[in-house]
Amino acid sequence: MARRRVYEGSVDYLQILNEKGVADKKLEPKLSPGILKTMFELMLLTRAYDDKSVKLQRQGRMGTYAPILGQEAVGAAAALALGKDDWVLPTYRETQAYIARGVPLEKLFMYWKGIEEGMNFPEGTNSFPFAIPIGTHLPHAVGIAFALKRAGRKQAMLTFVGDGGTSQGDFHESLNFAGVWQVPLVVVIVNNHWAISVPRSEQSASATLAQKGLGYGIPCIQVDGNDALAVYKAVSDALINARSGKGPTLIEAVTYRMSMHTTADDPTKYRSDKEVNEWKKRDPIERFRKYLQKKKLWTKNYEARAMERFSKQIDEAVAKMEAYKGDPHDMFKYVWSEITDNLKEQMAEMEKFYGAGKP
Ligand SMILES: Cc1ncc(C[n+]2csc(CCOP(=O)(O)OP(=O)(O)O)c2C)c(N)n1
Ligand SMILES: [Mg+2]
Repeated sequence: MARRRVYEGSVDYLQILNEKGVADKKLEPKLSPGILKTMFELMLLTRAYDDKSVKLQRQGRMGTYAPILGQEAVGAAAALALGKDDWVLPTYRETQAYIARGVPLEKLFMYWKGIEEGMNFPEGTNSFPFAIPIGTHLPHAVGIAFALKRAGRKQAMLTFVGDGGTSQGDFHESLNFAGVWQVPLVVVIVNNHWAISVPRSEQSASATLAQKGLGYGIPCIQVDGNDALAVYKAVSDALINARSGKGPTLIEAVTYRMSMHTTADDPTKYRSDKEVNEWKKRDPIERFRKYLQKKKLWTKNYEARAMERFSKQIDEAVAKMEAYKGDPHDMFKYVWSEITDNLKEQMAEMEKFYGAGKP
């Protein structure tokens, strides 16, 4: 008989670009100027789309919206690491991943306006609609990854979950199966420090959220989520492993929700300006801009022209969203493959107010 250590684990932290936009030469991935500019432009477009969305909600032209501000790098860099045939299932706060996959902006505006059609994506974008219930999409993501593996395809599945979402049973059940079945899945925990008004410190007693992978036999890493290069590198490596049969990876991206939880929330009630101001210094876009400038890939004129393009693209998408005549029947039709009796009753009740035809 003896007492011996049967397991020892550790978690690495990866940062490639520091807050001044200086890259660690040993860690810097060899990316083409094209992909670096695409990454920057996607983050810029995300910020502009995000800003427009909050304004539209405030003007009563769109429904409740969950701002991305400050978290642009995570969803953008992770989605750009995907191959054409891979799949993605984001949360409500990584909708920039859809933009990366080629989902038209008007679809996203439509969704946030409450039009079901907004999550009906074009063929080939390989994107699943997100779920509002926290964590319920994770068993789906494992199932999809399992199906890809069973079909013998060399494709991977990428999904995201918030720091709050890691407390849901679905998260643990999903990681458990992902590990046992060795599915081609990459799970990115977007640790933005808050789950509405609940801070990260009250979410879990573990030192990192990444280390939760250790319990399920899944390789894990923590990355600076405001460093697009670190996110891109960690997700790319994990996707390569997933596609080549080496199983799942858990990545914790440490970032910060600079804005409110949703347009229905007031964060000044539960967090300090000091904390928010500290994170302002770590802005993912500013950091990347400095990096590109050092590489002679950025000029004021280049960014101004890109912003002009995005502003036009956004205006056109908003016009399309506003011209779309939604059908309130859709909210009943798309819940199940066949409408259930109770939904039929609710639909009939709705028709009493709006009539049976399209409004
Ligand atoms: C199952 C479930 N419980 C509660 C809610 C209400 N709710 C919406 S968002 C949220 C916080 C989620 O926080 P986190 O996972 O950290 O994601 P974040 O909003 O910070 O991106 C909660 C509790 C919900 N949508 N689903
Ligand atoms: Mg959170």
